[in-house]
Amino acid sequence: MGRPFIVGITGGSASGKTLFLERLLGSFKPGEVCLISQDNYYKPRHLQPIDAQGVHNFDTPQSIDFEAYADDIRKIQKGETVYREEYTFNNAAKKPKMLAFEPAPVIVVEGIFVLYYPELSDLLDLKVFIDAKDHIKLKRRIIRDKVERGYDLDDVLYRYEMHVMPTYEKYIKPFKNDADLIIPNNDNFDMGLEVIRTYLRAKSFQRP
Ligand code: UZR
Ligand code: MG
Repeated sequence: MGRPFIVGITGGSASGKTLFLERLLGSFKPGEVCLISQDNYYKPRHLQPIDAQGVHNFDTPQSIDFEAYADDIRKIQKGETVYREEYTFNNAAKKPKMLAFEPAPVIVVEGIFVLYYPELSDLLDLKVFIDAKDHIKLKRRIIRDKVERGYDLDDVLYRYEMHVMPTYEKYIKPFKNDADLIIPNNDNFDMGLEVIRTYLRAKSFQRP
């Protein structure tokens, strides 16, 4: 197999990255595209920084083991399968699965800090930024954190104001300038998705 094409997808929390990728990957066969998400590289809770109120802050770039993430991306790029335990967002009720990331002609790297770290950003052939207004991201985040991650409202609002927004302003938004494509997702991302899908489809054919 030739060298895979590596796409990075970033954007603020709840901008729609994960949904965008579910839709995108849904139109490829297994083996055509491999998704390796930053979520699986959160450091364990006891290594997360604690703020002045004693609350864990998962929104600093230090919360990610970016070296392990970059190493794994390089391994897949070289044709190796990578194994990594799923991150369950501290949901004790959920038993983590062992994930296998298989080499593929197209590799997708997704997360809030993939453009922030040069070690990750330098690996990317195409950089995509999913963009949404702040109040829309907050609305999605409230719903998502309750339904999928089991956090209560006070917790979600505190983290959004104290961690998520400051991080967005400091470590995510400035890197919008480095993106090749910005896809607005206040309402839907359908046209952006179609463009990326067509382009990646061509890339997956080019590399048998
Ligand atoms: P996306 N995050 C959690 O909620 N719990 C964790 O254990 C680890 C991370 C959140 C993190 C960040 N912040 O905003 C978000 N907090 O996951 C990034 N609080 O994921 O890009 O899918 O929103
Ligand atoms: Mg996500």
